[in-house]
Amino acid sequence: KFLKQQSVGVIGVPFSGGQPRDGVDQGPLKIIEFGLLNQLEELGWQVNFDGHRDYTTMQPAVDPPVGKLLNARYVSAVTESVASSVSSHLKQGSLALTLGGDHSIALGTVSGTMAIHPDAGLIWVDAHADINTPETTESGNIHGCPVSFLLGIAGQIKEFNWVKPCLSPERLVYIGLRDVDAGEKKILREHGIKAFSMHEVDKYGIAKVVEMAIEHVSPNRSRPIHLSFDVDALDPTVAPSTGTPVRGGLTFREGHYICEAVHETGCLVAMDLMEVNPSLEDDQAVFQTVTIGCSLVRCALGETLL
Ligand code: 6HN
Ligand code: MN
Ligand code: MN
Ligand code: MN
Repeated sequence: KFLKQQSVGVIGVPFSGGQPRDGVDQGPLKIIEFGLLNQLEELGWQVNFDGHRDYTTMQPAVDPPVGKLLNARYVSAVTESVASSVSSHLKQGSLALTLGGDHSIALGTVSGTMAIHPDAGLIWVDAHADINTPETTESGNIHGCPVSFLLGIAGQIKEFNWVKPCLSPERLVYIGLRDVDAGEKKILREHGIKAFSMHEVDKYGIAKVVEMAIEHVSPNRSRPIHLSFDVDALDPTVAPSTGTPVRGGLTFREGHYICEAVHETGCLVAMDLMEVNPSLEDDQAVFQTVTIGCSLVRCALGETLL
């Protein structure tokens, strides 16, 4: 509906500066080594891979904290570049698939989507709300903050002056939340942001939750959809190799169901797969996490069970 052809631009972002744990920058490499690009070709997609870019050259020699924010200049430079990569794929009428890397990258991906599809809705699948402001963040890790920047509630931070408020609160919906900071809960309430926590997943079942979420951001499937999927939304028994695991998450099938249902809308224009960290846990856990990451993407891009 919103794509010109069945082609997908793949952007690997080996970046970990939005949080303190090494290894998440190896996520894109592992996912692609696992064969994701061929798998997408087999589904009938024309795949344009940007190549593994080296963002380390963007790291400033000194990057002292900006208030509480850590690595602000580095995160800003990388995400600005990611935004333009996403935009250029979308401009050509392709879907933009971004592989992370930590979730601060979504500051770039969503900005890139909104530049081309300003009416797009954002479905954020995560254990966390990632909506801390520079004021409310306790950790200073920017992967806990991208949504506040996108909404324009982060205040003026000159290091991020390229970021335009591009997302309105009613075009955002969460699925999978279960570790939301007190300051974030306040923001969600004050802005009336729709959120389906694990409580609602238990209560209504995943099918109903996904239906309501899609209807919220793309009524009658009228708007393009950006799906930002943090693998820590899944239960740690299902996707163990991630930096901030939280018990009580989505099952294997619930995660896939979300992707299948989003595919069925025909509205998907951009997807992020974030926070796969191949240096955490043992080889079996890494294999399991990378495997599920690939299958989530395949489902969102049209793989069906039958
Ligand atoms: N993620 N709310 C915590 C923080 O540091 O602000 C955790 C954020 C996790 C971010 O998983 O993308
Ligand atoms: Mn996240
Ligand atoms: Mn998370
Ligand atoms: Mn917490």
